Amino acid sequence: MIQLYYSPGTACLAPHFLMEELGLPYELVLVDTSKKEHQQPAYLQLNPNGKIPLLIDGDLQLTESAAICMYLADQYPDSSKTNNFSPALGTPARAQLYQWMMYLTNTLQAELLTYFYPDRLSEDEACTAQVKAKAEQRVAQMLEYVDANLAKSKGAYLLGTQLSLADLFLFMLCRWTRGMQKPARAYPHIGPYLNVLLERPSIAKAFKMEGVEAPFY
Ligand SMILES: N[C@@H](CCC(=O)N[C@@H](CS)C(=O)NCC(=O)O)C(=O)O
Repeated sequence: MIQLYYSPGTACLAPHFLMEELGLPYELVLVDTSKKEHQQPAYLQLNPNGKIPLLIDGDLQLTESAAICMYLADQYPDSSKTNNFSPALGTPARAQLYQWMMYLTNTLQAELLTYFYPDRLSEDEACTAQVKAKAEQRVAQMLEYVDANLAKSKGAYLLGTQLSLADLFLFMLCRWTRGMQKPARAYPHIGPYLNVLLERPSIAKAFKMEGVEAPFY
């Protein structure tokens, strides 16, 4: 059975939402970061980077939240065919999915990591505070961009009328902004978009399983 190594509310969320959407059987394995289990030999043997999440599917050991989502959507397409979380190869929709996933991972998610871990960039306290503040400003610019794109989308989602794994990934990243001066929920198009996504049983169930409580974003 597929195993997802998780720590509540972290980068495991997007793969977790997706496994629920796809109706896959899976087991959640808690990595207790308060006990630094992610830095202990048993976990490092599975994921030498010591990061969460990790997916195990048979002989495959896969890290990187976005890669896990893209793998799952290709490997286990929605059997009910009510959703196509990853549009067909070679189509414009697939190209747009790539564009969004690259933007979300190497731009928005990367900046969020700077916001949460500014001490990794400087040991000087004043400098760390400045790095964090700048990261928050840059995240705000990125959320403006996302908001503008949702405004001109021809449907409720990033790819238009088609819900995709990029939406599940964006939902996770928006959650992480909830402590910012202008969180994602405060943007005119992102706010209602998050409200719609939260109504999906997959999202509510994943939060419940991980023990994550409201406010969700
Ligand atoms: N790019 C990675 C980031 C993984 C990551 O940084 N995970 C965090 C939790 S959200 C983590 O493991 N933090 C523990 C640490 O960095 O020591 C992904 O998306 O999977």
